[in-house]
Amino acid sequence: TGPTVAVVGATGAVGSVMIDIMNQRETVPWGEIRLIASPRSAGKKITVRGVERTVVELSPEAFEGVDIAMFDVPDELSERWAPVAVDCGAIAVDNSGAFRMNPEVPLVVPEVNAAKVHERPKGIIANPNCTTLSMMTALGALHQEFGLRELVVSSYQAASGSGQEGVDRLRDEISAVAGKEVGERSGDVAEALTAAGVPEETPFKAPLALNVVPWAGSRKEDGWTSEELKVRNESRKILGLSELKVSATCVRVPVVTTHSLAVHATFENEVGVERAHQVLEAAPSIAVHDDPEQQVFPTPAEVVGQDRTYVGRVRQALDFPNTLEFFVCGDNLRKGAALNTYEIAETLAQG
Ligand code: 2RA
Repeated sequence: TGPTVAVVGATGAVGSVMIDIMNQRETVPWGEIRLIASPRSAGKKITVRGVERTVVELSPEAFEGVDIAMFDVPDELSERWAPVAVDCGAIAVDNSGAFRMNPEVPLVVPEVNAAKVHERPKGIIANPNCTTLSMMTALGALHQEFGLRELVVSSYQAASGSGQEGVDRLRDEISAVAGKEVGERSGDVAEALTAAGVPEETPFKAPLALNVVPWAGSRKEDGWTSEELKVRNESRKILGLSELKVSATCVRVPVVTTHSLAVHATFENEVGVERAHQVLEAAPSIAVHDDPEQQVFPTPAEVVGQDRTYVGRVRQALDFPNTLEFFVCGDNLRKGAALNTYEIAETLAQG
């Protein structure tokens, strides 16, 4: 029989998508599938591939006999438990931010750098942040063809990037303003939220309903946010371009799930829209939705729930040589998180 795989954080937002993905796969390479979660969720029954399984409590014993442990838990838990899984003989595939920039931990997007799964001195492989991941398959394919030199991106990030708390908050805010004549000013929206009993504390720093918020992640030096630095550092690491020039502005938008990015990418070589389309179309995990004549382009609402990354609005920049502009949408819970982690595990199972 095949290797034993564990989902750590099986009952969380990303863990649940992971289980959906396993249920939707035509075949899986696993002998046993083990579900691991916090003591609060232990004992819960979840059916995976037709078999009802009991969630076991996160503990060293839970990793006994596990070959590949996929972690979908917060940074602190990964930091503590991924090494425990490795000590028990497993390879840990971690979706948190705990190890991504560790030089001894590969940061993998299988379409771009699958071979890196074999260079893992710590026994840990990291999955990129969902914002980086949402554009990475497209960027990787274009880099291979044209040679990436500079990258300027603006993100349009969905509320579910902030977990279930973010989703609940956006839904509460939307119901608080729906059908009401709320003024356009942020203070008016805040007043409507208070009147509807929505708590003042929010993961988004400002009202997200009827608004966009140019802040995602935590505060870093010189005005940058953690999210913006992740886009820069992770893109460099995945593409193997340690000096790549990157500048990102990350913005939260009132979308439940699926991150979008407007990308301005400058390459070594001459670019063309037609060739870019061919390159992107040749990649199985990318869908090109791009027809300016028919006004065909991707939107997050169309892409949510899909495995593929959607690319559209591909244009040759008018004033910047060798530069493409494009808009990309990727489901931040699927390719942005659970799916990529799962694909790394599948790559490992293939040997
Ligand atoms: C966000 N990328 O969208 C983050 C989640 N990891 O908030």
